[in-house]
Formats: sequence, structure tokens, C-alpha cells
Amino acid sequence: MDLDSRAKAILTANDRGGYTVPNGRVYPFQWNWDSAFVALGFDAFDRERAWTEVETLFKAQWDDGFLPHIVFWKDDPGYFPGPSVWATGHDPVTSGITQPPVAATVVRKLWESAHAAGQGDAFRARLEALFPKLLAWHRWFRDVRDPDKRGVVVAMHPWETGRDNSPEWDAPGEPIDVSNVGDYVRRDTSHLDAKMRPTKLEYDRYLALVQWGRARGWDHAEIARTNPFQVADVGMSMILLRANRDLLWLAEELGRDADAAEIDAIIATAEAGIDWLWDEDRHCWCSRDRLTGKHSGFVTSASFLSFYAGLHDPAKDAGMLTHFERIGARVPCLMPSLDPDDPGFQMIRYWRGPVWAVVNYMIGTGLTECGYDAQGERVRRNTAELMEKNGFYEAYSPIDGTGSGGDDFSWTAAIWLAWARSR
Ligand code: 9WN
Repeated sequence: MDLDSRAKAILTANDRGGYTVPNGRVYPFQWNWDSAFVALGFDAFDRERAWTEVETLFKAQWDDGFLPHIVFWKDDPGYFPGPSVWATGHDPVTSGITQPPVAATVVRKLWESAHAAGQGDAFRARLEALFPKLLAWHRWFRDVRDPDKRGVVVAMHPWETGRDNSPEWDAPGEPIDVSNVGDYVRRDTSHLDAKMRPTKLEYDRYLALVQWGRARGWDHAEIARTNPFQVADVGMSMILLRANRDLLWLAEELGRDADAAEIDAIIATAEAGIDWLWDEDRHCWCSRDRLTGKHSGFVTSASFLSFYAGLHDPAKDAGMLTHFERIGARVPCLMPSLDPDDPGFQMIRYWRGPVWAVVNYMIGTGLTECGYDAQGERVRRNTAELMEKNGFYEAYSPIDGTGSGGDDFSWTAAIWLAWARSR
């Protein structure tokens, strides 16, 4: 079967009726940013289904605009922690944390694609219905997750960042008390080689933070005041800035002037404040602990999302391109989730080395949009080569391209269809 057909077959097989699971065995529920990327894949062959993916996700939105990272439409014993551990008391049952806000950017793409196909009229009502939901989520970030008004996103859990065990969370995770976590049985390591997955200490911290939120009834305002882990994540911050630019574009498209002015103000706050995440010593963008003020100092794949965010600062861009060239000379397949020159780099251990197609998509499109065509094309070509040689894995080694994590992975297949295959 050719790659296009295989990618479509993966999305179809992982479709549970209105939503898609990232992987049938390892992740048997609907995940937030996975679904957004999956919609881009569906859009290549089934426009109707693409919109439904995002609409289903937003059916799980809470009244205050919060959009959960997992929706447990049906229980499944194959994943831990499941709905009873989160105990958010919502219907549908959801987790109590969020994930990187890529949805507005995806909805703009879906809309432009419908429009270009002459189907703008058919999809306009659906865009009108999604817009206020996207805006409500972005307002939630502004009001609940940016306490210092710097235009960044402060993550309350490593899982929120989507880069679960990045070394960026090691030092900020130290204050998390794991002494009362109790016994639990992980399911990820029964599906996958433990060498690919986060460690026991990391899982203890993940669980302790879930227990912390649950003990506070998932009151996000209180969690934001008291949580022992509070990190301004460079990935989520860049992604939200980009998403707000796309939401502004949609507001103008829909003639929603008051909303446009409000989003404009959110963007202005971010453009004025996001430099807080620039580490002058390391000469890179990185996450920063809100509680200690310390930069992580790690060059990760998320560092390269400044281009996607639409930031234009010649000195900082030059700094990031220098890192790009250095890393590009060290590994055949960009972009490793951690700098290969870092002593903690591991070829297959989750977010400490492997390449993710969705992050590459954001890095590559951002570079190209900013006029760095050769770099953007290198990232796209590397992404395509990984899939051509090894199929559609969750992640890949940047050294030899071997797949790690789950196979037949939805968002990887989606990125093939939406971007990587293009010539
Ligand atoms: C926890 C589904 C998700 C992705 C994340 C990725 C991984 C979950 C896990 O899988 O996280 O959310 O159990 O490891 O890190 O980015 O959304 O693909």
C-alpha cells in the first residue's frame, strides 16, 4: 500500500465515531492537541470528518472555557490514569488539565481549505459556532494561566505541555512531594518498552499533581495560586501566540470587531512580554520556572517555535538559526526533542531526544513563513524520510530514524497527509 493510503487507513482505523484515538492500544481516548492535528489529516480526504473531530473535542469544553487534555468518551482499562483517578465530575468525563492550544490555527486552516474548494458557504455556520468556543479557551489562558500578565502560558502539569518528560521540568518538579502518592500500576510500560517512557520518579510527580488538583476539586484559580509546579512553557506560549494571530484573522473574517480588538490586546501583551522566555546566557528560547524565575537553559524542539509564533527579532532569530545549524550537523533527522549536545540526550526516551512529526510541522512551517526556506524544507524532508523509511510511529530516533512509542499513530499519519508528503 502506498503511504497516502496507509495514512488514511490509520486515521480510519483509529476513528471511534466522531473522534480519533492517538493509538488504539496505548492511548484509547480523545486527546486535545492530537485531535486538532488529526483534523488536518482528515481534511486531505474528508472535509466533513475533519470539522467533526474538532467539534467533538469542544463538546467536552467546561463552562469557563477550559478545554481538557483527555476526553474519556468510553472507559478503557488500557490507560492509566483513567477517568476515576482524575475524578473531575464532568460530563463527559475529562481530565483536569489542558494541552497546547493548536485548535484555532487548525480551524483557520480548515476554513481556508473549505473556502478554496468553494465550500465556504457550507461551512460558515460551523465556523461561527466554533469561534466563540475557541475564544473562550484563549480567554481562559489569559485569565487563569498568565498571572503576571506576561503573555505566556504557565503550565501546572508536565502533561499540559505535551512534552511530558522534557528535562525542562526536572528542576521545577523537585518541590513536588511524592511521598504520599501510594501504589499504582502503570499501563504504558505494559504496551511499550520502559526504556522509551518516562521514569518512575516522573510518573510519581505526574500522579502527585493529579492528586493535588483533585483535592482542590479542579478549581483552576486555586490550583494556579498554590500548585507546587508552575512553569512558563515556551512551547505552549509560542503556540498560543500563533493561535491568537489565527483567531484574530478569523474574527476579522467573521466581522467580529469587538472580539478582534480583544484578541489584538492579547497579542500585544504577548509581544511585549514573551521575551521573558529568552535565555541570554544560552542564547535560546526556553521555558522558565515561575516560582524561582530560573530559565531551564535547555535547547529543545519547542525552542524553535518562535518562528511559528511569528516573532521577528533579528538577533534572536540568528541565535536560533545557529542552534539549528549546529544540531542539524550533529543528527541526520531534525528536530530532536532535546539538544543532542546535552549530556541528558537519549535517542529513544520520549521527550529527551526523539523527533515528533507534529512539532516538526510547526517548526518547519514557521521557518518557511519567516523566509528561512532551506531550513523549513530540511525539516519537512527529514519528517517525510522518517515516515517513508519506518512508517507512522509516535516518535523517531533523530540518529537512526527507528520508531519509538506507539505505531500506526494518528497524528503522525495526519502530518504526512497535511504537510510532509508535499513536494
Ligand atoms: C499524557 C497522546 C499524548 C500526546 C502527548 C504525549 C503523550 C500522554 C502519555 O501522548 O502524553 O498526555 O500518557 O504519555 O506526550 O503529547 O498528546 O498522543
